[in-house]
Amino acid sequence: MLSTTIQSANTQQYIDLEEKHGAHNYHPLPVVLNRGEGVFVWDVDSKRYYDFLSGYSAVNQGHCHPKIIQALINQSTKLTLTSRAFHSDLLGEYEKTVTAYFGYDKVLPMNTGVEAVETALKLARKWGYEVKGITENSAVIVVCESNFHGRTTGVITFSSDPSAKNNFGPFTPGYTTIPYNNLAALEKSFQDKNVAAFLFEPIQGEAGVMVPDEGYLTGIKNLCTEYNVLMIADEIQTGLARTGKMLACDYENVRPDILILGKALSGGVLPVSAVLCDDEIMMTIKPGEHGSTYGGNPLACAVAIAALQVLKEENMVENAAAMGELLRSEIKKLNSPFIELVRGKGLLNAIVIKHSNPEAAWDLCLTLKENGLLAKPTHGDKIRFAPPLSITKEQVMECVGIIDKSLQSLG
Ligand code: IF1
Repeated sequence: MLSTTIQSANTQQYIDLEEKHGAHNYHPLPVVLNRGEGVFVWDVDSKRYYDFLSGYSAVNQGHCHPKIIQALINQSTKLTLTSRAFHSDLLGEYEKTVTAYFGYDKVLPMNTGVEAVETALKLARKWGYEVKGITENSAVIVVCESNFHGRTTGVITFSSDPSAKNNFGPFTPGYTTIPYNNLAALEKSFQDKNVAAFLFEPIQGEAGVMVPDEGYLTGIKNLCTEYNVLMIADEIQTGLARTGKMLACDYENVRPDILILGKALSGGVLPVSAVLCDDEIMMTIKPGEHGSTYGGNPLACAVAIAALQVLKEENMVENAAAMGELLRSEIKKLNSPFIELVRGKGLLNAIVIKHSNPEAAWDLCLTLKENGLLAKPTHGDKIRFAPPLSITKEQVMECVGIIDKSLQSLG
């Protein structure tokens, strides 16, 4: 049982500070990091690790990418925030860049992922009343079981994870929950004429990298078109080259009505999120009806432009696809009795641990840490393997060696 390991005094003193002065809303691995570069992070004892979590897919471009950091530094010496009470010389340029990049009429810039999800829900409702003609305050949005879309009280309303919503009520009406990866259930839910939209993840990250059947995305699009329901893709975790396509929806060449981005939109440098859609939806929000203090700030615009450029300049879509194939095939070759399955697309992967010890996934992560690789369990028996998209073949092979060595210790 490795549930506790002895930390260096240096590490422990940092952990003690957090324990004493910070909220206990996480249970981190006992490692204290103070440097990141590319696929690597270092702890306060100068030990190097492969980062196999990538800030939950916010650091797709690699830690402290020089081009993104340079954009941050340059803009930080000029102008960081104007608020939207005034224009800036970067917002229009960023909006032109990101809408052309993904092929939408307009973007509404926000900060965190959940803010972008809330924004998309408000747009969908507004469109439902003012374009589809749903009776006011009757709009319904369909969501999936085992979803993860963020932590505001509005969004946890439709979480199916008790730990995410227990004792945070009362919640918001207007949601119908259906099974993921089930088109029959989706069509059944669309019999309700008050349905304005369907919010989904193309791959459910937090649920343990649940990849839906081939054709699911196409089926969603067809049903949304047939029933005049907005298709809202939450690509906050799956987007921006993570799954081996620029968007996970690209696997079936499906264009969501509303596209939600976050995390790697800034390459892990500062919170930047975005909602993209066409004018029929976006123009339902009029001046003064939605916003945020930092949304679209010039610093975020400069960083996001650089983060988007890096993905293409460094062929991260292609690399994520190739390295993901390699990682999954090499892990399968290990034939470990402790790995029930490996699943994922691109470099969004998870292994499911099979072991009598319920703490096995946690213990394996502690051993992986000792062997120089950082990963974290999700929902007990699954471990997400999601390194930065700049990882090389040699580095993947070294990491498979670390995983193999660590599995031997499970016993
Ligand atoms: C935590 C999970 C991942 C997301 C999707 C919206 C958001 C997220 C698909 C909200 C955020 C983060 C949040 C963080 C851990 C992490 C997470 F484990 F919580 F579920 F990645 F899987 N849509 N996911 O994945 O974006 O407001 O956080 O910027 O809350 O513990 P955010």
